[in-house]
Amino acid sequence: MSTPLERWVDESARLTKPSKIVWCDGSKAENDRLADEMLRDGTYIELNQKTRPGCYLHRSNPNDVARTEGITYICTRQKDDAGPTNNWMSPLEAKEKVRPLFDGAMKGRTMYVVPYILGPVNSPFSKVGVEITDSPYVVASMRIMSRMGQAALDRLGGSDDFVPGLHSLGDLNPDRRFVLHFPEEKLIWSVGSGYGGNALLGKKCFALRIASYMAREQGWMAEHMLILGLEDPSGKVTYMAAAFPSACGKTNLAMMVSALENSGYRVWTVGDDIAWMHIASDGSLRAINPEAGFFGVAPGTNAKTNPNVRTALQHDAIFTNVAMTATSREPWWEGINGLPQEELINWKGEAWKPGMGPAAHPNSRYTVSANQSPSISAHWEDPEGIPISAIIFGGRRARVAPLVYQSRDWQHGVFVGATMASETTAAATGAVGVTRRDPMAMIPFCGYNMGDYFRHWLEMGSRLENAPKIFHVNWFRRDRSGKLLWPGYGENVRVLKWMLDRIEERADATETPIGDVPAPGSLDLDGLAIPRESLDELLRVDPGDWTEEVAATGKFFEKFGNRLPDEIRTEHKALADRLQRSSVVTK
Ligand code: GTP
Ligand code: SPV
Ligand code: MN
Repeated sequence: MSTPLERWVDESARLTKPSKIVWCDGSKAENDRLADEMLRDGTYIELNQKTRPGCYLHRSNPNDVARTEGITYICTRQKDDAGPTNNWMSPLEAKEKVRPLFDGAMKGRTMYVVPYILGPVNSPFSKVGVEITDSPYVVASMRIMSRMGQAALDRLGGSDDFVPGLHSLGDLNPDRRFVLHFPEEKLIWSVGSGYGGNALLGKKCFALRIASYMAREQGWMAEHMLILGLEDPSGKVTYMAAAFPSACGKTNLAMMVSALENSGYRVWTVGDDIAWMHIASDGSLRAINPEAGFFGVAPGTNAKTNPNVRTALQHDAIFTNVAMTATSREPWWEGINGLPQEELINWKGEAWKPGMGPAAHPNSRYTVSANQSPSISAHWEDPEGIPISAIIFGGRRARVAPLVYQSRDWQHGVFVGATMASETTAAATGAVGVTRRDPMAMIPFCGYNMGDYFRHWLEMGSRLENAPKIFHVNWFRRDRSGKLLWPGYGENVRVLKWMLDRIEERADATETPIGDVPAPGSLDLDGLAIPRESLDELLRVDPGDWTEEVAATGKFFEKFGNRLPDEIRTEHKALADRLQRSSVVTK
C-alpha cells in the first residue's frame, strides 16, 4: 500500500516528467553532494573557502530577484473569501491555467522530494510540509530554513497530515510565473521563479498564507513577526513579537547588539520573520518560530548594524545576488563597510565600476542557520513556545508615525495594526518608496479576507487572560532635509526598554489622540547624543497629518464592506473624534 505522500509524489512525477526522483534526507552528505553539483553547473559560485568554509554565492535570473505579488493568488471557491487585498482565481480556473506549465517541466531534470517540519521537531504546534522542486538551490535553502529531511518523514509516518507544495523553475519567464495557494485544500503550486519567497514554499506560502487560514480555523495566529527576548539587569527575560513589512527591520531588531548592554539590557533572538502563536492553558499567548534559519537582507548589514549576523555568516551560508570581490572572493554589498581595495564583480557577474548602479542587488540576501547567531535564545526551540508580553507594529514612514506609541487596549491595538502603512521596499517587485497600507505587515501574506482576519485578532484578544500590550514604532522618521532622525539598530533597545517599563508600570506616558507616547524623561537616552529638537520631532503627533491619515484609512476600510468588524469602525470614529477635539484645544 502506498502512502498519501507517495501517491502525491507519483502524481506530480507523471505531470512534470523528471528523469530522476531524489527523496531528500537532509544529511550533510546529501548537502555536500548537491553543492558539488551546483558548483559544477554554475548554480553556485565558490566563495573564499579559507575564510568562509561552506559559503556559496548564487545568482538568480535578473528577472527573478524579489517576491512577485502581482502573480501571487489565493484560490478559494468564493472570491469574497480571498478578500479585496488578494489576487483571486477559482481553484478550477487556476489549475486549468497553470497545470500546462507543469506538464513536462522537469524533463531531463531531477525532482527532489523535500519533507520538512515547520517549528521545533518535538513541538505539538509544529507542522509538516513537503515540497517537490527541481531546484537544488531550493533544497539547500530549505535545509537551512526548516527542519528538513528524515525527521519530517518520521513525524509524518503514513499520515496525510502535510501541506504539499509543487515547485518548478519552469522557463523563468515572468509571463509564465505563478504562485498559487489553495487554502481550502491546503495546497501550494509555484512555477517560473527560483526566488526565496516565491520558491521556498515553507516560508511565506505555507508558514503565512496557508497557516494563517489554518490558524483562523483552529484558533491560533500565524504572523509576519520576529520574536525576541529582552533581558533586564536582574536576568529576567521578557518576550516581544514585532510585525514590520518586508525589509523594514525585523531581522535587525531580533538580532541586535543592545546599546544598553553595559547597564544590563540584552536582546536574545527567537525568530526573525514569522511567529506562530497559541493561547496556552493559563490564558497567555505563546509563540514558536516555525523557521530554523534567516533569509535576511544583505545591504546595510555591517559590523556596527548587526555584528551577530556577521559572526553567523562566517561559515555554511548561501549568499544570493550579492557582489563579490574579484580576487579574495569575499561577498560584498552596499553598506558593508566602504569599497574594497580590489575589483568587484556585481550581482550579475559583471566587472563593476562606479556609476553602474549598486553592485549588490538591493534585495540581495543571505541564508543561514539561526543557531549560528551568538544572539540565539536558549529557549528558541522550546516545544510549548515562549510567552509574549508585547506586540509591536511598525513601518517605514518618513513622517506621520512617531518613534513609539502605546495603544490604549487590545481592541485599539488591533486598530493600530489594521491601520499600518509603510513605504514599499525592494523585497517585492514594483515601485520602491511608495506609501501603502499594510495591516499587521500581512497584506502580501494573509491567506483569506483581511476583514475576517481583523475579526480573528479581536476574538483572540477576548480569549487572552493577560493580553500582550500593543505598541507601534517607526525607526524611519526624517527631518525636513530628509535626514533620518533616529540612529536605529542597537539604539532601538531604548524603545524596547520603555515598553518593558510600561509593561512593569515603571514608565510614564503622555496621552495623545493616537495613543500614549513616552513622557519627557521616560525614554532612557543615557549616552546617546540626540538634539532636543530631534526628539521632539520624533515623538510629535501632528493633527494635520493624522487627519489625512484617518481619511486614508477610512477609504481603505471601505474596501471590506460588511466584512469589516464594527469594532474597527468604532475605533476609527473614536480616533477621528479625539483628533478633532485635540485640534480645537490647540487652536
Ligand atoms: P524581510 O526579510 O524582507 O521580512 O525584512 P526585515 O523586516 O527582516 O528587514 P531587515 O532587518 O533585513 O532590514 C531591512 C533593511 O532596513 C536593511 O537594509 C537594514 O539595514 C535596514 N534597517 C533595519 N533596521 C533599521 C533601523 O533601525 N534603522 C534604519 N535606518 N535602517 C534599518
Ligand atoms: C519578505 O519579503 O518579507 C521576506 C523575504 O522575508 S521572502 O522570503 O522572499 O518573502
Ligand atoms: Mn519577511
